[in-house]
Amino acid sequence: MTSHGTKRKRSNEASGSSAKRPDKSSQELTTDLIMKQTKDVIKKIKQNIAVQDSTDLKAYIIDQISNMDMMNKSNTNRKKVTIGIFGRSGEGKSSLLNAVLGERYLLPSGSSGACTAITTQVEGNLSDSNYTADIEFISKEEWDSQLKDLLLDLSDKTEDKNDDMTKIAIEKITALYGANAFKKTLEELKKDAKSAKIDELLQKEKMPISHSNGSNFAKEISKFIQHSRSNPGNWYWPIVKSVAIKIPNPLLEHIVFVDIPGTGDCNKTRDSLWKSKLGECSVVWIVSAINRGTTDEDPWEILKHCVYYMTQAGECKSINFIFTKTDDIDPEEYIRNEWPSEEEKPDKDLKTACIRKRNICSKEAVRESFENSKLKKKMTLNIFTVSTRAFFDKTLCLEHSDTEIPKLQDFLKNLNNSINKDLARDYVNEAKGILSLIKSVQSETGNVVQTGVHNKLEQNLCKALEKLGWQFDMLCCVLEKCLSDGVEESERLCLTSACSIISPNLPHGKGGFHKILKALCKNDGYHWSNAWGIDLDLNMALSQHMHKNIEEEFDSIFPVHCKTGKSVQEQIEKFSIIQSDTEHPRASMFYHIDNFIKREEIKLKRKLKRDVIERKKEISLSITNMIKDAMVPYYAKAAHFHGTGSMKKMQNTLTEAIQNLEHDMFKQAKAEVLRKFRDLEQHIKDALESGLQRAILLLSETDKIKLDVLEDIKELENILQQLCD
Ligand SMILES: Nc1nc2c(ncn2[C@@H]2O[C@H](COP(=O)(O)OP(=O)(O)OP(=O)(O)O)[C@@H](O)[C@H]2O)c(=O)[nH]1
Ligand SMILES: [Mg+2]
Repeated sequence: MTSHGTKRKRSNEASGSSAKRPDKSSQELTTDLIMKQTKDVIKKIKQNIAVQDSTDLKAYIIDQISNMDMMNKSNTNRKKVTIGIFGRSGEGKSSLLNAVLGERYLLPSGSSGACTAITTQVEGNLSDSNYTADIEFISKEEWDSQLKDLLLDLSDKTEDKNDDMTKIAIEKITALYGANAFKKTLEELKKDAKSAKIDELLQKEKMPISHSNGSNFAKEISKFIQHSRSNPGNWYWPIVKSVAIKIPNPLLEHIVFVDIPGTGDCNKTRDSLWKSKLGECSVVWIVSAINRGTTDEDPWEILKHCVYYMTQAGECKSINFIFTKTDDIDPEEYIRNEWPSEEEKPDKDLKTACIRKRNICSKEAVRESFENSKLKKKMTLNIFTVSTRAFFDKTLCLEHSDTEIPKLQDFLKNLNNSINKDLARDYVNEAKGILSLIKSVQSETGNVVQTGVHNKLEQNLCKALEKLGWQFDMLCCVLEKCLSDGVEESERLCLTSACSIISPNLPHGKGGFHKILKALCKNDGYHWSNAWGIDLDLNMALSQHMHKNIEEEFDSIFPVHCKTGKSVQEQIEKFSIIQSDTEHPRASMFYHIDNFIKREEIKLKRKLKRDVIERKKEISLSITNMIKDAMVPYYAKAAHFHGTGSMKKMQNTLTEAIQNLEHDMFKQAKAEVLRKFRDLEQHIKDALESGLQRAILLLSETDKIKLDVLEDIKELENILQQLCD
């Protein structure tokens, strides 16, 4: 108990202080030591090379060593792991992030209508102990035109008036100008005392904020992130485009969090932002308050809504399903409703027992739903039951570990550790490659043998590229086949699918669909209706048969978290111009040549695998984008109808558009996917060919470096062995 108390105290004190680096684990110490040993080897080599004659090879090696120094210092060429936090408004996303980071008041959270209004990115400040933020504003022109539109929405008294739009207009204007400001005219708002400050911020475009104290920082940024219904005025989120925060916290060494405001916001910019952010996430935290009940479909709805953007158009490998507010329980009520009569009731610590029991049941329920869902094939799942309130407030009835915040912190620590291990491995391999190059060109066997080896490598490169081409041909055939099936099904069913959006069976008691359809047309085919709680995406509805038909093959060609035997990533992994690892005896010239080539291959492959992920997102998105591009002129035309009969006219315009386009647009989408796939093939081949040709050329250098590096190579091999253990 004492140690729990001490730990919690440390977390509570963390806000505003920089002295909170946790003790390093033994694994971190090993990684640190390995890096140090390798750096010492490299430093020695650098010093010894400096006194040698100037040659092209010497210049190349010095250049490579300074690249390694850069790689070590800035870590810039490595993409951080992005974790997206999703969930409905008020479920406790911001509170959760604050707790995990040990910064109680970093992000605004609150009841009574106070909530996050802007997608906020939080990453680590690894260079000093300051809290910084970059606030980016929309342009003055953009705001002026938006404000006019907002006032137009408010003054719209016709039947075309859209309730969602009106609500947003009121929220934005009152947030900036205060209560009742939405009743003012444009001229009155311009004369309002608050306009000067708004204009000043808009002129700035970007505003950096920096504080050494966390609490002062939190106070200042809340003006740009928070929405407060109960205290309107002087909240600037309506003119903010993006917020990127950096805080001094070792948990954020390789991790970026994205706190996404209550999913399902109909604001167009915010909507497109969260979808694009979702595509960057390799981990997603789905947050749901435990007292909603485990039968609550909401979190699964959110997932269903997002799964395409997370997988085919994204790179998500795992989900953390997080139940929040576990402290919020009425034990009497819980026992009455949920505790089986035959099970013995605890006579003390009743509340804690109920909380623990509910946590276990909730986890089981989610696990079961997941096991039965399609998601199981696509990603891994972890489940947590957390209480941020009990984490910060030790008078509540939960043990520190019961709050499960420490478990989430461990999740982050493990992620950082495994990335550090990868980085250390890359660094040692890099060093070993440089030494292998020095050793390779020291061969005393003469130019004839050397030339023979290089010719052989050239031949291997040709053969390997040819083989890669065949693999791509095969994958292209597979893709072509399922795309064709998709085209056939789309042509047959697109109109029926579109009807579910254009002329849906309205939920009971819901009217005014014409307003929603108009909003959809104005927004190029997409509309999220807050009032109805539904997501309407006509472009997605039209492309669904293409996506459905290619899903299985696409996932196996571009899997995110597993091997499938025929993925592009595996083809890249298999690619090598080295014939066999064991063919040559250790310490011969060939051994060092192979090591050098291997290092070049590893570097090229690492970069290419990253490129593959980015390009596969583009390939997948191109289907819906092609369809949207074809539909856009018709959306514009339909959006113009108003007055009596406008709904019918909009529906007819969209239906006719689909009938006109159905014989071309799906075929064009298919052609675009195949074109982009072939582009990817060419990109991979070009990168491997030019990178490895350069490596072979380096091996042909006649310059020599007089340095005995054999012992150093052995030392690096031992270090690598330690990393594998
Ligand atoms: N009892 C209890 N309340 C919590 C807990 N976590 C958060 N809350 C409360 O839930 C409310 C909403 O929390 P937020 O963190 O603002 O929720 P959010 O998901 O970020 O909401 P949006 O920003 O609107 O998307 C606040 O009043 C919090 O104090 C918890 O563990 N226990
Ligand atoms: Mg929030």
